[in-house]
Amino acid sequence: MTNQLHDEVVIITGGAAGIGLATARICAREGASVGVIDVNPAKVREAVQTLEANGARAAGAVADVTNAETVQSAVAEIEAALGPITGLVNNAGIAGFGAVHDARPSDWDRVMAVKVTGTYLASKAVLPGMLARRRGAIVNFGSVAGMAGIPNMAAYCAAKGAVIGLTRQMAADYAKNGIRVNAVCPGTVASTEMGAQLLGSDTSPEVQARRLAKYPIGRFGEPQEIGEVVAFLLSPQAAFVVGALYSVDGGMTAI
Ligand code: NAI
Ligand code: 1HS
Repeated sequence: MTNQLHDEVVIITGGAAGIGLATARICAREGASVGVIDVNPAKVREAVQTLEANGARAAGAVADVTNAETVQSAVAEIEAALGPITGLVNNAGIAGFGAVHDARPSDWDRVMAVKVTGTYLASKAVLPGMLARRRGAIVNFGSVAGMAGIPNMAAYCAAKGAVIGLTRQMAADYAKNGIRVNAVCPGTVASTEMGAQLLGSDTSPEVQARRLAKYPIGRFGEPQEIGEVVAFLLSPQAAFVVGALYSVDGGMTAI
């Protein structure tokens, strides 16, 4: 792709690190103005500096996506700096480990809140503007964990399944208003904080080998390999892509 996002102002939640930051850099490379919303203030500052140092138009706002008021004001802050929002990437998420019988209720609630309620609240904050302009693209973050049962990740799998359901629901509501909603479903990306938590959650050689063996490509993914697909889904090249779940998983869910 070249300059496919030159008319876009894209907000990325959880955009200060990991896959979100890689996605922010790719969107900027494609000409988008990029707004980073993240709960970590130091990382937000650093991300915006890095994006600007590479020539991007960028702005940051600190918010926890589970808090309706702070999400609303973060979106307003970014809109004031960069202009009307045309794209939203609901990337923010946290890992959670445990099976149903031993997962702590507080962990369950937090995983669901960040991923499911966060996707709802950030979308709710940008949608009135998108509806008024009849223009927008939203990319939600599912996972292979929304498609297959991953041992010891009850809340995480449930949250990703909910995001997939919400993606299709939103696509049905908003396509007629010029707003496309899609999801990416990445396989394991080991190099991020969450990837490290996942691989660190069970370091026994058998489990590690079994995890990798699920990937026909023979390796885990890289953050930018997810970001490239997100940028495509945000772009006019994806004009007829609505309510789709894009597996970006090295074949994990194909077998
Ligand atoms: P990460 O942990 O490296 O980065 C997540 C970012 O989200 C951090 O900057 C963090 O501060 C931010 N964040 C967390 N909670 C937040 C909140 N309440 N409000 C605002 N920001 C918040 O994670 P990673 O690996 O980059 O994952 C990004 C997305 O990709 C997540 O939705 C994750 O579930 C999904 N994913 C990750 C995979 C992996 O193997 N790393 C595989 C499949 C999906
Ligand atoms: C954390 C991320 O969404 C991936 S869950 C997939 C775990 S596995 O395929 O590596 O066992």
